[in-house]
Amino acid sequence: MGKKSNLSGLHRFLPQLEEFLDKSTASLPEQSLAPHTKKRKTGTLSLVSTTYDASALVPHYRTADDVPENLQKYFSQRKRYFSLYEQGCLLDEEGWYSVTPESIALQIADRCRCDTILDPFCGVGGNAIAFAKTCEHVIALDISPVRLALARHNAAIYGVADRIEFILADYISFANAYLSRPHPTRKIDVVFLSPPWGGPGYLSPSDNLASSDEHQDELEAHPEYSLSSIKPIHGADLFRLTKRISNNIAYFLPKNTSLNEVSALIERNKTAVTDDEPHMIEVEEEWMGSKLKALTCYFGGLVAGQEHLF
Ligand code: MGP
Repeated sequence: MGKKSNLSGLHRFLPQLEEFLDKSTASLPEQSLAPHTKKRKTGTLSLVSTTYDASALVPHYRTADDVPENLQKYFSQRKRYFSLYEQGCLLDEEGWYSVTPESIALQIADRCRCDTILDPFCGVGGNAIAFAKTCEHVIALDISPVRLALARHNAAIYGVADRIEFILADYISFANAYLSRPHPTRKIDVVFLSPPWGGPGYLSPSDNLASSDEHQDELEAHPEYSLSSIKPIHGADLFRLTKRISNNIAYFLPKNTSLNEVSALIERNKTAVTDDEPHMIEVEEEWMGSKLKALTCYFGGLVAGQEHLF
């Protein structure tokens, strides 16, 4: 039986994090040093299959009879989340309600083609697996050792585990450590932000109103999700911290997110806007059939027409 005692402690990721932060550009493969114009990946990769088994951590449900009541509606969509679900993909409870459906993850990955992408809330790996098909390097972080293991397990099923650097880390600590390092550290071209929205009840008007002013009735009829409900910190603060790492951000948000709050993310800097400053946001609605699932908000060089900012 394996030793389990270290799994829950965040200290376990520190050597890994240190190792990541200490990687200078000199130690990176040649394509990482390619000039600006070659940075965005255009082809597909040949995939290498790896074995990695995390199946002792959570059940792999095969029939609806085995699935707890609160996960039934997600289980019925399992092949939308992972088309290879039957080959053994694993999700924990948070994974079931927050994984990005595969077709949406592929669409986002196509928009985020780059050399190095950071997925700091990787969960059970739906997006990281898709990014491994369009980016040279994927850095996948999660604060949960179980979810990180599930992400690696799922990536192995898709044959892309070797293309993803899995780091057990809390993003805020990671970002602060990354930003405190003097040049050169590994350059991150794009950050995909898909943080916890506050649980599966994010659509409920009571918790997530954009404001609690006198227009209560109107808000309850058309409740808006406020960035203040994002975990682990206010979604606007999360964006500001991330912008110090890269201007190229894809922010995956609830379908009912207040667009005023989204546009305010860059309006604060309006007076400082120059031709070199990002000043447009592109909001992509992520539909599956007739259902709107989420919004992806693109910033910086990820916005159509702002590619020169990349
Ligand atoms: P949903 O609306 O909770 O579920 O989530 P469902 O069953 O797909 O919607 P319904 O209209 O059929 O009832 C929709 C999608 O949002 C999920 O598939 C996830 O991709 C994403 N999502 C949901 N949650 C609660 C989170 C979250 O906390 N964080 C992130 N990053 N994505 C989430």
